[in-house]
Amino acid sequence: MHTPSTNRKRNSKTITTFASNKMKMRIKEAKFVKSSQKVNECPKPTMPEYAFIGRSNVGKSSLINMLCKRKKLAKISGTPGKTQLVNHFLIDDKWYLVDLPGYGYAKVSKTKRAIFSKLNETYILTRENLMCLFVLIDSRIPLQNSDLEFITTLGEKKVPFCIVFTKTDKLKKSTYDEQITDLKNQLLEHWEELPPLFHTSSVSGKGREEILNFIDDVNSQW
Ligand SMILES: Nc1nc2c(ncn2[C@@H]2O[C@H](COP(=O)(O)OP(=O)(O)OP(=O)(O)O)[C@@H](O)[C@H]2O)c(=O)[nH]1
Ligand SMILES: [Mg+2]
Repeated sequence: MHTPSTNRKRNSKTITTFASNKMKMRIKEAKFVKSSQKVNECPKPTMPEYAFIGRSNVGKSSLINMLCKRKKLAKISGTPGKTQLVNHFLIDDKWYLVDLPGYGYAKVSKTKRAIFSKLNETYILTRENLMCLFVLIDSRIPLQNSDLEFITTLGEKKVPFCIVFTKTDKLKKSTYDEQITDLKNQLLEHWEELPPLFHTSSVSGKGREEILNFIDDVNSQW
C-alpha cells in the first residue's frame, strides 16, 4: 500500500527529514484569525499551514493550546463536537495552525455530521498551503474504525499526514508502551510503513518540542 509520505504543497516538495538535534523553535505570538464555515472563506493560502484532525474529544484544541502555550486560544470542551468550523490561528505572522471539526461523533445529527465531513473533506483535498495534517488518536483506546477509514482515505488521496497519540498522561508508562505497540501493529496491518508519530500530553507538554521542530523543518521547505 502507498506509504503516507509527507508530500504536499501540491506543487512538489517532499518532507524527508524528521527533526532532531536542532535549536528549539519558539512561538512568540499566536493569534486567532477567524472561523470559517466554508473553505473559500479561509484566510488566503499565502503561508504554510498545519491542521489538526481526529475524532471528537481526542484533544485537538487542547493540543493547539499546548503548542502555543496559551490556555484559551482554541476552545476546549468536555462535550464532544465543540469545534465545528475551520479555525485559523496565525503563528508569528508566518504560518497557521488550524483546528478542524472532529469526525465520528455519533451524537450530532446525521445532517450535521455530513456537513462536518464535507467541510473537512473539501478543506483537506483542496487547501493548497496545507503542508501536513496531524491526525490525533487517543492513546488510551484501540484504533477505531473511523480512524482507520479516515487514515485509509488520506493514503488513497495521497494527503501527507502524521499521527499524534494524545492524552499520554492518562496511562502508566508500562500500559502506555503496550497500548502504543498495539496501535502501531493495528496500523501496520494496513500500511507498509508508518508516518511520523508523535506522543503528546496537553497536560504535561510532552511532544511539544518534537511537533514544533517538525513544523519548523517543513516550513523551511515552503
Ligand atoms: N488528561 C488529558 N486531558 C486532555 C488532553 N487533551 C485534551 N484533554 C481533555 O479532553 C477533552 C477534550 O479536549 P478538546 O481539546 O476540546 O478536544 P477536541 O478534539 O478539540 O474536541 P472537539 O472540538 O469536540 O472535536 C477536554 O476535557 C480536555 O481537557 C491531554 O493530553 N491529557
Ligand atoms: Mg476542539
